[in-house]
Amino acid sequence: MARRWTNTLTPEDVTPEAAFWNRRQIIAGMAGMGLASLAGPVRAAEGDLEPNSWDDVTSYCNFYEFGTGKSDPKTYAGRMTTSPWSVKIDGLVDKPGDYDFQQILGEMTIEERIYRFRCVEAWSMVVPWNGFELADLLNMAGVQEGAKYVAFETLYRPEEMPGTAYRVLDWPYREGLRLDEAMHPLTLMATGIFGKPLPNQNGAPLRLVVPWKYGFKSIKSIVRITLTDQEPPTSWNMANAREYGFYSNVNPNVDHPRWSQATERRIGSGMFASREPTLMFNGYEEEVASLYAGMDLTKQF
Ligand SMILES: Nc1nc2c(c(=O)[nH]1)N[C@H]1C(S)=C(S)[C@@H](COP(=O)(O)O)O[C@H]1N2
Ligand SMILES: [Mo]
Repeated sequence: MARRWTNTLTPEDVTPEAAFWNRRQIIAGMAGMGLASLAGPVRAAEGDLEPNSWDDVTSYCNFYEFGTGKSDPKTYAGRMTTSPWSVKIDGLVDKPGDYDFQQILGEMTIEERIYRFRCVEAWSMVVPWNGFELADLLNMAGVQEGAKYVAFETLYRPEEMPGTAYRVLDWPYREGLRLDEAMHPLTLMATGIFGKPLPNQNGAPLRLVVPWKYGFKSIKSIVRITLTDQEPPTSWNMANAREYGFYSNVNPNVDHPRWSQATERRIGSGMFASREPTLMFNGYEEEVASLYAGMDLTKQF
């Protein structure tokens, strides 16, 4: 049995929004009284994993199939039909086939995980995801010897996806992981946020979440998962290989050509919207650094 990563955070750790803002005001008040030094440690120790609000997470989205603006997904993704939904699992697996989403749900253990989410444009959020480990799904399908990578594809349905009329990306949206990354217990197939089913704009009914990689690796509304022995092509890499590599690990020391990756701006952090230092592997260094031992991450970015 592989070691299972256990999450020590529970739903009780999700700060209720009111209490969250209240505490921010208290901290702000202390700062105003010349007690700014007290605010520092609170922010460093706990501020990190305070979830963003439902509105932040569902209003500020990227889903180019519905347009390239941050609010387009919220405006247009309601057009996408998500039921029935099936996921084709094929390639190097023992049990290839079309799996009904409800059937998958019935066989998986849904849990909550609060992860930092870091986008390549240097903004970040903290999101309470609900979902199951991708490893459980892959084990259900039976990964065959020789499989080295996992390829993912998003639904491509032009009549429901106005953004696909523009060739900003080569549709369908495609992503990929190395098999060991895919099997890592931090890698989640999300089916919900804040204990509710995923809103369409966040990738209903099933999306990937890889917390140590930039947000664009988290492919939404997945309809196909293929086990392969070749590194799969990915949409952003095909669009601009100089800017987007296959690995796309969060790394403050490797800048994107157009954005420094040394710091990030927490979405919705209001008066605290100062930039914060970005952590190696988005703060999951202890869990995942060993996957990249011996690799030159400035070349394999
Ligand atoms: N199919 C698909 N998946 C996608 C995208 C997309 O345009 N299409 N955008 C990616 C990018 S760039 C980011 S930052 C995240 C955003 O996820 P969120 O909208 O849930 O915050 O989704 C990723 N997954
Ligand atoms: Mo992104």
